[in-house]
Amino acid sequence: MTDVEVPESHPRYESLLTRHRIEAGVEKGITSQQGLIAQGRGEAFDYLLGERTLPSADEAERAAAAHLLLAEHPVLSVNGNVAALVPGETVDLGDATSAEIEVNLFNRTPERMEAIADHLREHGAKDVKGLTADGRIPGLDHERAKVDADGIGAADVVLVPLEDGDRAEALGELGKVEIVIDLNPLSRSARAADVPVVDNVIRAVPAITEHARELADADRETLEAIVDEFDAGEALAAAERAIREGERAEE
Ligand code: PTJ
Repeated sequence: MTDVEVPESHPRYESLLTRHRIEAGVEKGITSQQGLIAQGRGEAFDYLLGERTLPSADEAERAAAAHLLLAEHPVLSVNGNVAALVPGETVDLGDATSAEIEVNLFNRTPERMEAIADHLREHGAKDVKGLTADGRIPGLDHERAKVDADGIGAADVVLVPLEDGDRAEALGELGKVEIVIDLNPLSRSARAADVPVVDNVIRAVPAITEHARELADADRETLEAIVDEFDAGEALAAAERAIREGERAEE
């Protein structure tokens, strides 16, 4: 996948690069056409957030890292947008937290499942789950419910970036700790999460990896304290304030 040339001096450089990645993802059969619409919605929120990681999002990223490090069986769920935007970064996060990677799609087709798994392998993933699909998330219609029994099915902590609300709620009801990355602090997914990370997946995934690397030698008590101190409601409220009241509202 090549990045179309965008001059780095362009004021919307990152946003344009992101668009090209999503476009290339669609061309490669990785990203769904609905993924383009989802990206547009995300961009609007990112613009209102000042296209930066809020201090409250950084705290959420640290709490997400602590949860992943404490987990017995952490899994990173990957959809078509995540595969197009942060394939290598997702593999890095898996390495830093010993988490498995599982493809789990809203618009599931065998072709897209294979294309995404291949793409992740091209970016260094050794084992990609999701293709066996011998487990089910109760309370969801057929395609979206499919998971690997020994992947998301057995996970105690799941990272679900850019999730749709129904599946986020259903995963939460299974008692799994759910970390959601979503630029919309009002979305049902963000509200269903134990740790809502209101940040662009492009910034959030490397930031969680960085925190995980910093915390690699921390003891359980330290990690548990980070998890306990994190307040999901406050993080959502801070993001909403930043959007409603303008760029410096949170600082
Ligand atoms: O690949 P599939 O088939 O699993 O489909 C994936 C999409 C994303 C198309 C599907 O899950 C979907 O339709 O999602 P929604 O309901 O449009 O929700 C996407 C959410 O992600 C919205 O709240 C967006 O604001 C948010 N979002 C979009 N782009 C980003 C984002 N959040 C973080 N980073 C982004 N780059």
